[in-house]
Amino acid sequence: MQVKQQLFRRYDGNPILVPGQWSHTVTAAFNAGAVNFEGETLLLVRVEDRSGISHLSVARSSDGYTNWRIEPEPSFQMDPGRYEEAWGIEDPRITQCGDEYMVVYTGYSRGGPLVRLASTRDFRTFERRSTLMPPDDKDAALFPCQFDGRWALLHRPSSSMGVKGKVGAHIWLSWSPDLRHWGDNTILVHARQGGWWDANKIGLGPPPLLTDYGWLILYHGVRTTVAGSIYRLGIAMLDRNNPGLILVRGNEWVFGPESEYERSGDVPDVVFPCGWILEADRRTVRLYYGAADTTVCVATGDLEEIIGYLYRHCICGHLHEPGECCPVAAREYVDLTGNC
Ligand code: BMA
Repeated sequence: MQVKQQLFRRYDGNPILVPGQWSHTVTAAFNAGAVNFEGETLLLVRVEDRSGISHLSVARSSDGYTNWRIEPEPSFQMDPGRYEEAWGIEDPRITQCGDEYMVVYTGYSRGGPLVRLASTRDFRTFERRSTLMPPDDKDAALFPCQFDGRWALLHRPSSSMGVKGKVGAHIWLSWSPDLRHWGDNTILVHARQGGWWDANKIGLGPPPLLTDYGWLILYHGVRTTVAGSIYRLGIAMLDRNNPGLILVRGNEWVFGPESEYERSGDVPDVVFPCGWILEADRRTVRLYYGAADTTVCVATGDLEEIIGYLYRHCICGHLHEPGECCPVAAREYVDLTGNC
């Protein structure tokens, strides 16, 4: 399928990182966190080898597209002695806080996926901080600043009742004074129901991006079909001072599996971004995403265009001007009982 309107345009040289570029045997390199570091683009790539277990590996490039230099050794490995990481570490989202980089990642624990935090200043040594959310929880990222002295985390809890039980898997917002104690948990972005592209199960992509209009978030929606799941991406804007308020939410997905490298691989029909970088022009966004759970790809978008599109395609069906707050977007109805 050829999509007519492309807010995110694929780089012609995709995929930019493939398993064969690693010096040891790697079966998949995907779902990378991204950050500007020491004047270069640094990706923290989820790497899977023949054990089936993932670790994280640093790759650097001066232009963010080509000539990637991959660290010969894994940069951040699971701690096999820890219940929380017994089966690997996955899907890092990096948030810069001063000269520290907060890496929120999925720990594949014996009890299911959970949310872990590590910090680093150099991407060579990583300090494990704590488990932020118990199982089942993933797709989490920190905001880069505090709000009235509290840290904020977006994350996606789910339960075994999950999709089949019609409870749905939604994006939640939680707060902490110290990055250790978390509370004030509120559901923020609801998965819709029925036939929508983002029905039943959604999850945050990269960390929230601060724009002139608020925090832009990109999230995936999982469409379940008889042939498997399709992971596509949509956008929403959160209030700058109160990220618990959705200002607008896009009605349709804006990026989905289309290219051959997204449609076939270990898990077909998946685009899964964990990082994006706003260039110095403050307009160009480079979106780094895992393609089909196999390779790392990049697409670029224009921030003004993305925001303009979002305000014209809100979930409420009405046109908004950038800066407006939609009274409907935050209240998309979720029926927790499954009764309509
Ligand atoms: C999600 C995560 C991702 C993965 C995606 C598609 O649940 O586990 O790591 O890319 O599924 O398989």
